[in-house]
Amino acid sequence: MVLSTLAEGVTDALDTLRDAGAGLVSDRVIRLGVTGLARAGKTVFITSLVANLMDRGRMPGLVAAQEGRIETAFLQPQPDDTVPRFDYETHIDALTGPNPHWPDSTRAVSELRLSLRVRPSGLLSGLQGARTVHLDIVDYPGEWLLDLALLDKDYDGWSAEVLARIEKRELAQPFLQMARDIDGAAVLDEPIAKALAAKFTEYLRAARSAGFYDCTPGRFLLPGDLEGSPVLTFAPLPSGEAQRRSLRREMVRRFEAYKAQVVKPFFRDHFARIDRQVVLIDALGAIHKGPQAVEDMRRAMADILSAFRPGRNAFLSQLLLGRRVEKILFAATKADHLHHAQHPQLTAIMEALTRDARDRAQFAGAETYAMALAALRATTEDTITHEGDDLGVVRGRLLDTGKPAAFYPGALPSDPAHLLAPARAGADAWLDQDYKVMKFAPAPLDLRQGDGPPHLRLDRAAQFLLGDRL
Ligand SMILES: Nc1nc2c(ncn2[C@@H]2O[C@H](COP(=O)(O)OP(=O)(O)O)[C@@H](O)[C@H]2O)c(=O)[nH]1
Ligand SMILES: [Mg+2]
Repeated sequence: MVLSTLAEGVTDALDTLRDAGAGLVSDRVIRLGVTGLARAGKTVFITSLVANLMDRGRMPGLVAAQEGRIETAFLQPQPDDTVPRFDYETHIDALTGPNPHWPDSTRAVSELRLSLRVRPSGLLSGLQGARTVHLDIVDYPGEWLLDLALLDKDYDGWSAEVLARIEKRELAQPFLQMARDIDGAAVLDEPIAKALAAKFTEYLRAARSAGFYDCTPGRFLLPGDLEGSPVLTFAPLPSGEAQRRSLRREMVRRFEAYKAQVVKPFFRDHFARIDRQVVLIDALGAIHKGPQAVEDMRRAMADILSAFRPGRNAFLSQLLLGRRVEKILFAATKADHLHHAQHPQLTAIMEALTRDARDRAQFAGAETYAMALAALRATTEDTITHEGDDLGVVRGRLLDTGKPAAFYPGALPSDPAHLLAPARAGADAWLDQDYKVMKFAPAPLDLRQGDGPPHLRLDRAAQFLLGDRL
């Protein structure tokens, strides 16, 4: 009696010791960056990923979940006190509540910590107890990432490049007209600087809604609390003299201030600490908008990849000191707009774009992977007969009217080159096909105990991003 109590006491003490040891040695942190342009699907992705990591019934593709090694997953206070918390509770209520709707759009950095208790696999499984892995998810606008390229440029170089790139764009004409008419050598007149910056911002907004990605400086579109401040009150001008007190001289100064006070702090405080990255892309949306939007998406992917290339930029190399992002996932979102028969085509397009971006960015670094997914599946599949052919369609409730509808976006080519080649050649429209989009509302859910919200391949995305660390 006495002996067995003593033995129990010893075992308890050993357990406590082992737990403490595990806590010290193997508590691990994965910092997952989630980015993409506005409306790419970041908020929905993070919300559904977290929900599906807490209730893992729909995550068979995540090996640790499939093997039953994830004991629990729970939200914890995040480590960074000055970064807004990702508002998971509000977003999950929006998506899965009785009257489901898409979450409101967010416009800045936010962060969330999900902690997982995971039992080790293989040989170690019998020897070690469960350990804790902290997943710190950082949501940040892709627009800010593209700003990295500005660090390598001075005002004149940047101006020349932007003006040349947008010269032929219809949308840019009002701004270009103004930039040509303004005398940059004249003494700075703040209302003129403001009007010029406002026209440029107007152009950037229009360009972004037309599907262009090259909409930097990124903070012009998502200014947050910098709205109206001098760091956001500049624009590119044709080259010329920059005398003291001239408009152009002040533009040079503000461009440099933007780099030092807006771009660098973002890279230092957020970007430099990321281990794994997912880049979300509304590829179907770009295809619908046409060849120019697709071409632009291709370039943007290369620009994004080059931000992750070690040694690419002196400032970054110094920040990172040899640390680097280990894995980058390019994911086409909203794949639930497409019958699964067409998913291989969408995946092939993403793979071709990713391969191309790697070549363009001369990228040798992290492991990259491309896929198509839906973080929250809002449709079901059906087959209808159209002019004698079977057509794979998706069905859902329309966002604006709430009415049920069947949707077929158009046939994606099985060879991605059929889309990417005309895009690269500068075509204005697709030759023989129109691609449509439709917006669906999230479907009302009746979740079984243990199941997260329905998705497509979110489990595989999670396996690529985190699987090796669980
Ligand atoms: N059908 C469908 N629509 C989605 C999905 N993810 C995002 N969306 C749509 O895209 C919009 C923007 O998503 P959001 O996550 O707010 O984008 P963010 O601006 O990148 O955070 C949403 O309001 C939805 O209309 C998805 O998995 N399926
Ligand atoms: Mg968002």
